[in-house]
Amino acid sequence: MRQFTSVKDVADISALVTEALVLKRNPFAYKDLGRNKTLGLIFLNPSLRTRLSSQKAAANLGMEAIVMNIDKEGWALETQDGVIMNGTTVEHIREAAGVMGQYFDILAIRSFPGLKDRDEDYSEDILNKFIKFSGIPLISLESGTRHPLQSLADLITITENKPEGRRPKVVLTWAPHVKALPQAVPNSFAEWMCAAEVDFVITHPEGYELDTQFTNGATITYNQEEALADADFIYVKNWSSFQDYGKVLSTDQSWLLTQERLGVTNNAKVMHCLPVRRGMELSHDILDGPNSLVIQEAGNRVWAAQAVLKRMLETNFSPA
Ligand code: SN0
Repeated sequence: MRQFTSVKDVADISALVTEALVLKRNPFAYKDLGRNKTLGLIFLNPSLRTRLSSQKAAANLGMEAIVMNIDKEGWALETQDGVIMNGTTVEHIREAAGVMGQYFDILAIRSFPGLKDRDEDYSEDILNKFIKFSGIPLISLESGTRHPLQSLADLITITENKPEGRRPKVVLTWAPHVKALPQAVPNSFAEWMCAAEVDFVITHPEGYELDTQFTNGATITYNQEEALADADFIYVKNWSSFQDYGKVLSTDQSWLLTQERLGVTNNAKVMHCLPVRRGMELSHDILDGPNSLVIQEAGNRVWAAQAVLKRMLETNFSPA
């Protein structure tokens, strides 16, 4: 594995989930695999789980992690080619990424979409430039269109909690929010669920259709109650419009998932990638009740990151 930026980088997702669950039971079995190897964790946006779980995963593999919040601590980055840099940007991504390639063995990068120019965000220009100019293996920590480590942790969590002997029904539901948020988490969740052994339904208000490249194979409905019927897992997430790009078209609180609404489900487990706006995006009663998986799900971020780092160390570097 040279890159981990989407589900397409993984030949067998259930094998990767199995590997993560083996690591969860025995975190230090490969404690020498990453000896003398350095992971660069570069953030252009805030992070709690992604940063901490990646650092812990690297430590479990004996790897050193160096974190840089480049948006706050670095030089203002220029990403466009051919511009005369006589304005506010100080350093070009060509040099910044090239230098990181000298310091690190694996580069991991978070770069949220700007939510203004759809073509620019969906071209994954920044992620692709870090891949190209660093010249080293790269892991996405959430990019313009995807958050694959989150989706892997989500699939691990579903695997741990699924009913015996049948395919679980998994529902992705849109939820209201005060801000315009990326489509990266729902895009990524959808493409992983479409590739997994689950029955997958997406529900959202009109105008919130995701890019079909991520949702091919899913059942899509505007009727949340119909979607929730007999659900085993409900994945709650807000996103801004893809069609009317980056816009908040609705803050309709009737989409807020509450404990009462779980009545039509198969006592569904509720998931969210966090951070969550309590009372706005997901009810207090669900978050504080027995159906919530959000803390376990966040815990599984470690094993997702560790499984991916292990694969990358094994395939890109000969044993120390
Ligand atoms: C990000 C998102 O993509 O939705 C990161 C999720 C892992 N979430 C936010 O930016 C939340 C911001 C807010 O104000 O609630």
